[in-house]
Amino acid sequence: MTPEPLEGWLAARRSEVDAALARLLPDRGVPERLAEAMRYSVLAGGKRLRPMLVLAAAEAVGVRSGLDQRQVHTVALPAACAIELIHTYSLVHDDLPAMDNDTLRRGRPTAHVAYGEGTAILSGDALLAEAFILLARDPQPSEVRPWLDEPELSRRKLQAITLVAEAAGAAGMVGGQAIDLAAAEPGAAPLDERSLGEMHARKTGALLRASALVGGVLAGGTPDMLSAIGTYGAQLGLAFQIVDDILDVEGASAVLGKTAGKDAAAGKPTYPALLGLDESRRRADTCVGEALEALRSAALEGQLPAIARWVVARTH
Ligand code: GRG
Repeated sequence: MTPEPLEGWLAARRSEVDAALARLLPDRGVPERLAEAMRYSVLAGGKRLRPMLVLAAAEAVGVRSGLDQRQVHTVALPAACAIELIHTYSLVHDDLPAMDNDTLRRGRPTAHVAYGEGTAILSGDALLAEAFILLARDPQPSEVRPWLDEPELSRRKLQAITLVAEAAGAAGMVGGQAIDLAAAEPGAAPLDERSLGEMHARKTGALLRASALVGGVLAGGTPDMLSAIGTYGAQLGLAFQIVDDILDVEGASAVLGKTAGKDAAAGKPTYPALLGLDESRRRADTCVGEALEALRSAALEGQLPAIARWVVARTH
């Protein structure tokens, strides 16, 4: 079956995710300024790429495992939101003076500019913890009865929690950030293409890959489907990063909603600096080709192919 056009699908899923995020972010029982800072960063918008990957993978697998659209969203929407909370925490911390020292994010002053460093750090910490509350708690067994039994729901949730924790943790995103920080130390050896790829695979690739995988796991994907989704996610992650580097060279801050040209100005290694713009574009296209091939091999359809194409065609 031909999937609906990506634009309409994205718009509908984004408003679902935005509404769920607004509903799920804690307000009662949380100090007011902390709750406000958490909402400020999460509800500032953003592409919501990671939640879109969770939902698209869950839909693609759900078609195969006999779930209807409502059932797919019941199992996958909380995880889609949880991963967006983790992504937002990483942006808040990355923007801090001790890291990237940035002042513009998602078209607004960064969290530490708006709320001060202490509250920004705490809001990131709280978003990370909140994400795991969501992953462990929702959906509850009563929401998925009778079409998914409680032991199977618990098994899938535990697998999802493990995947997200590994992707976000010391061997994943935090480890990638540590490699990035070390490479920026005075006198550090410049990263070559292989180490740059490894740094990005951890820093941004791991959470993108985990997003797609978690959607597949929660919707009941088989090992073959999950293996294909893992390859898709890893290739999409690399393509995303190459395009991010290209946009940092070519983009305008107003369109990107963050400071453009920063990596090049800081002398950071980027794909365009190492390979040139044309070869960087070719590499991004090759990654997308491999991502699509992985999906074909497992007969997974829906919006995943269109999302991969969108990642390389995007302008912000
Ligand atoms: C601080 C532990 C810790 C990790 C930070 C992801 C990350 C690691 C830093 C982000 C730095 C950065 C700007 C990397 C480039 C790629 C990237 C992740 C861009 C931001 O993601 P988008 O484009 O943002 O999906 P939106 O705002 O659309 O959600």
